[in-house]
Amino acid sequence: MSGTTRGFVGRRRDRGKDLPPGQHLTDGFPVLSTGPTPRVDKKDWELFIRTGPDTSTRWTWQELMALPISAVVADIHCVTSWSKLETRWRGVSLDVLLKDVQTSDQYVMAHSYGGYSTNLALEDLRGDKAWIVFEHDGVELTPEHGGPARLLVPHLYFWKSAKWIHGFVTQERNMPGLWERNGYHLHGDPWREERYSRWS
Ligand SMILES: Nc1nc2c(c(=O)[nH]1)N[C@H]1C(S)=C(S)[C@@H](COP(=O)(O)O)O[C@H]1N2
Ligand SMILES: [Mo]
Repeated sequence: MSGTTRGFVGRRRDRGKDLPPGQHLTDGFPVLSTGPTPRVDKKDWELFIRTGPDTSTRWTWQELMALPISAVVADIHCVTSWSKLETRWRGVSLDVLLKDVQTSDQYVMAHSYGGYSTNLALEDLRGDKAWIVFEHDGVELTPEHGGPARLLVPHLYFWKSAKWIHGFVTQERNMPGLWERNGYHLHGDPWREERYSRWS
């Protein structure tokens, strides 16, 4: 350690870019799934945002495809410590999907086909920070990586980016999802190393 870069102690620079603390680069694209890969046919696929017992907005695959599509380039950070820089995606911004959604709730639970869930603040889904993506690196998203579509929230640890996304239920309190109930952090900011919760 040179002693002249004290501000960067604990950080690593790779390809001229800082990585969050405790992360290292991977060249591949690891698959991390807790269970079997669900196969969801696009003709049966739907996305919902539910704000109350009788209030849901839904999109079929065709309806999703008719929405404005964004190209996204983002660094991703898995809590198991691998990071991947400048991953390329195409999808629909959550800003588009949330545009007409009215709720006083500040949180959501994201639910996946297959049963996975993860909690997020609506604030972390708004502001061009989150997308429903269906393409990675120029090709259709494979089932292993969450196809037909997954949530992408790259500014949080990658466990928040629910694969095989089915929909969102808004919630008044920030109730934990699957990994959060098992000790992962409720928020999960990699730059603050929010890996695990203190209360768990
Ligand atoms: N539905 C679902 N989504 C998931 C997971 C999962 O097991 N099931 N794993 C999470 C974790 S821990 C990570 S690191 C990323 C991995 O995505 P990848 O397999 O495309 O690399 O997906 C996240 N989303
Ligand atoms: Mo992960």
